[in-house]
Amino acid sequence: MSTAVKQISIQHFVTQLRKFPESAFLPTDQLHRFLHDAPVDPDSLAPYLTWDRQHYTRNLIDKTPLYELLAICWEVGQASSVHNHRDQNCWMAVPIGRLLVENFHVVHQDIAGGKCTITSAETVEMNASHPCAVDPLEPVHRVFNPREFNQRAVSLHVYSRPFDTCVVYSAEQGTCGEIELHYTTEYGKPT
Ligand code: CSS
Ligand code: FE2
Repeated sequence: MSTAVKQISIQHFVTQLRKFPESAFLPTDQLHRFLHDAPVDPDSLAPYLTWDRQHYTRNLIDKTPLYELLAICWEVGQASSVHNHRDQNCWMAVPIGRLLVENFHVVHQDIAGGKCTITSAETVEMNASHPCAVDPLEPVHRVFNPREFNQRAVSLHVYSRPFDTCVVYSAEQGTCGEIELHYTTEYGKPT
């Protein structure tokens, strides 16, 4: 069963997103509702979809001082590292396929020293009718497309504000460290 929510093109989604004032990007509820109420038509995403068997791809769609909007393409079995978002808010919608988000609780972290203790918390599914907002109080997570889902997935990420580094964590080794983030394509063109 599905509720009759009308799909909009990614162009229309961007037009709407650009209308939100700065205040809408601080708490997470307003943007979360927007992502729920404005599912994006997968066909309109074609210019932003690129695939790489080695790593998920990061495709920039729109960027302002307030936010960046990416389409991330996940082959079957691909996963992100466990990471944070540099204290920036994040909302994710999944117009194609399904993905899991596994959240982690940070017991202790010493980023400068490269040491951490993190424990796995809840795992939730995201799909076309279930977007999600990263909890600013528990912002460490990973996203993955499990083999058993057996299909490619595409997620839309709104980050506010834009960030180009993040901290990655290893629960097993108790280590953490900063990495740089790069776009695979920008505005539909290879970087
Ligand atoms: N934050 C990761 C994707 S998983 S939420 C990234 O931007 O590459
Ligand atoms: Fe992330």
